Amino acid sequence: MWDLVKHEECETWKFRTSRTHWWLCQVQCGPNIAMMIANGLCNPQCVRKIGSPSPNPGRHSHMVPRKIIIDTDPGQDDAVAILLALASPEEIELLGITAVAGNVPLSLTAKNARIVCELANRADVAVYAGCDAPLKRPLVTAEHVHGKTGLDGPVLPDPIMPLAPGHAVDFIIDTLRTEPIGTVTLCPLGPLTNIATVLARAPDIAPRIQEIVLMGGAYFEVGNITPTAEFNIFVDPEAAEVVFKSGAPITAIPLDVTHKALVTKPRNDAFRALGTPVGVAVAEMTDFFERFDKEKYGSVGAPLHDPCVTSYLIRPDLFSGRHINVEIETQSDLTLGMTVADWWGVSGRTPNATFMGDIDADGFFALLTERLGRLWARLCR
Ligand SMILES: [Ca+2]
Repeated sequence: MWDLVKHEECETWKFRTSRTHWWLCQVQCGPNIAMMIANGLCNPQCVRKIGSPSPNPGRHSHMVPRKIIIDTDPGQDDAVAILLALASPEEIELLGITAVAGNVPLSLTAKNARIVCELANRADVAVYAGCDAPLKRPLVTAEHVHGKTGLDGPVLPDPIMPLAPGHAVDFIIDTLRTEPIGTVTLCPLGPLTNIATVLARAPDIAPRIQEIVLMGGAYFEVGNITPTAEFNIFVDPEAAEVVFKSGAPITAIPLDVTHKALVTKPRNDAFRALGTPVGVAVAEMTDFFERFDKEKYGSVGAPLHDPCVTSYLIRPDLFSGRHINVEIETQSDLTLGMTVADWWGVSGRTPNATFMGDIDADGFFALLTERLGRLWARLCR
């Protein structure tokens, strides 16, 4: 039996099964979702689990690990996002990591991704180097936030594992053509150059993507690298435009969410108290990372942007948002890279992304700490 309820706040429909799992129906299915599912007519991509009163949340026996590719520009917060994925094999099957230029140049992001894999004792993960500059613009980097190496904070050894042969874009295309349609999720954590290049070079790819879950953009928080733009979108706005117009299912986790995921001192102490190489390294990364935001925003700690993406894959119930239209400003010098998010539904434009607006920050940090602690257990086996 389905129990259908309209959620007044966000104007979407929820229903729950006899197992008391709550689900969110995207607007295109409307109140007919129960009937559609009962008759096998509903596209599973239209249905998102947004909550579970399970006593053991996130560890459902029926869960099949979700195949993902992480596209990244590490970045301390990228590093934590990767570690969370590696610590969560029940929910996430990491097919590979693709590096892109962003926080620091490509040579460093490709190196940092491998440093992180080796920190987790996972030198077997395939790490590919991708695009070294945005589609149409010179690269803008963020050493002022992340330090000269991009991973400033802990002292970590240079990687021994080599880069995987071939270009990141070819790896993404080949993987999406090889795996069954709708079974691979892309997780961009940096500028969208690699993903846009994939979509432009291989038009058959967009319908094969299960979902693009990305960190980027802002609505209520407006911007961080400029008054009106978030860094990842600003660095390559033309690439972001390609992605948001691709037709692939998109979930965007903007600054509106990540600026609520602050690494306060107690939360950072919890990482350090794990007493493991991973826990201590993460604490030292966020120690370094947070000085910038503390000075800039006067906040109690750094926003942990990118782990929100991998956390969403594990516990979507920690997040809430709206399925809305999002367009990218590519023309104006004043507002370049702005995500024009129609949060209030005033434009009449067709929704193209689920734009998150809130996070259960305590739940997020509890998940993160518990999972990072597992990496030590894996090392010990
Ligand atoms: Ca990043």
